[in-house]
Amino acid sequence: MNHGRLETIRKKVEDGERLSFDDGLFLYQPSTPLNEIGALANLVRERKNGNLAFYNINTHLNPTNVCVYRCSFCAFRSDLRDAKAYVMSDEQILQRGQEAVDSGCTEMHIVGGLHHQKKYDWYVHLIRILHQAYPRLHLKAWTAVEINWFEFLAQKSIRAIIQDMVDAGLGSMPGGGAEIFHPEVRGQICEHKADASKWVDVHRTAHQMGLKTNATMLYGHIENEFHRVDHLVRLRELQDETGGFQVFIPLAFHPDNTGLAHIKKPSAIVDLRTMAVSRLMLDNFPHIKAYWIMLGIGTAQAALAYGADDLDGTVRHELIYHDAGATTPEVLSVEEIQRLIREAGREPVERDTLYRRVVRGDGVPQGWEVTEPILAAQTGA
Ligand code: V47
Repeated sequence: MNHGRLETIRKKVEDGERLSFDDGLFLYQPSTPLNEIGALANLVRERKNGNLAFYNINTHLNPTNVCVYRCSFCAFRSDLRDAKAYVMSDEQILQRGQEAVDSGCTEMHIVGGLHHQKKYDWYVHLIRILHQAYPRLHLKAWTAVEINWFEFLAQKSIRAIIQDMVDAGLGSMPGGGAEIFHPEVRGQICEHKADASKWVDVHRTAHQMGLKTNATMLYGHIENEFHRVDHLVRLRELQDETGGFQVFIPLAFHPDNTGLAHIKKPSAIVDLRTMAVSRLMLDNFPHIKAYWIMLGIGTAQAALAYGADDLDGTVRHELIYHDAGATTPEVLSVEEIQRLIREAGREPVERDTLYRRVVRGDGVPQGWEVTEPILAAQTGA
């Protein structure tokens, strides 16, 4: 281990100076002590978000699993004629909306397969019916890969598609589909879908239109440290330009039932290092999320001391990771999520999708209001 190098990095972090690509590679080396970089990431985490740890009450909706793409890491997708193929009806979709509202959800996270027999209008329609029936439920929907598919279906521009979706009730966009941007990896795990520049274009356009979006990175498969740092630096550059990202979510690969089933899932050490490096490299992202579904509850809890300030939510009806072998529960109760956060020495704060504090009245699940933006979270850089 090069102590001088670590000291230089420590000084940069303490002075709020940006880390370089090579710093990122150095932090990723197993010989760079995890506890040291964890402490540095924690410094940044507390500078930006104090002692707060965020969660929300949310649910997932995957309207279909039929997908034209065959990404090798995905266990969720299905061919049209597979026994597990499904497409949800309007009634089923609306029933999910009702269930979400009845259980106090503030957000529905909607992503799915790209069904070759479904027209563009179907995707707009399901946003519209949900929004009309449940106007207070924030619809965080469609990854950049889906928007790119809609471009093909509708023969419209990214901007026109996002505008159609916003008019129908879209509130923000999730960070999926980013995987690993570098073409050396992307060409092997998802060669036909939107490439890095398309993903970035969709998010840039959304930000220019005033929408907030999230960003992810799928790690722990065939990529190496160079590809991960490259991914983080590309996201940091777009954030410098637009400021539209709210949160970065490192997604730990789950191999079961995928085309990469021979690969072992990343260890807790790799998970925590990735969390810390992400916090340190993404100096312009307000939040880093430890998605408990993927990490497991114990690692997600530990991640709150390694740069993460958000656990995602209570999460109902998650399919993508559970199909890929995630053994985490289907849903966490609010009491449980708050207990996990308190046990980690942090103060739990319920947020909405846009990181505003949610205040709940007594008793009724629908009795919630949002207050002003959470100041600590809005400091950005
Ligand atoms: O893009 C698919 C990943 C992503 C596997 O924005 C897998 O708040 C691990 O992006 N093992 C979709 N990962 C999910 C996603 C997400 C999740 C939570 C919160 C937010 C947010 C976004 O899931 C895909 C892909 O990278 N994925 N299969 C797998 N076997």
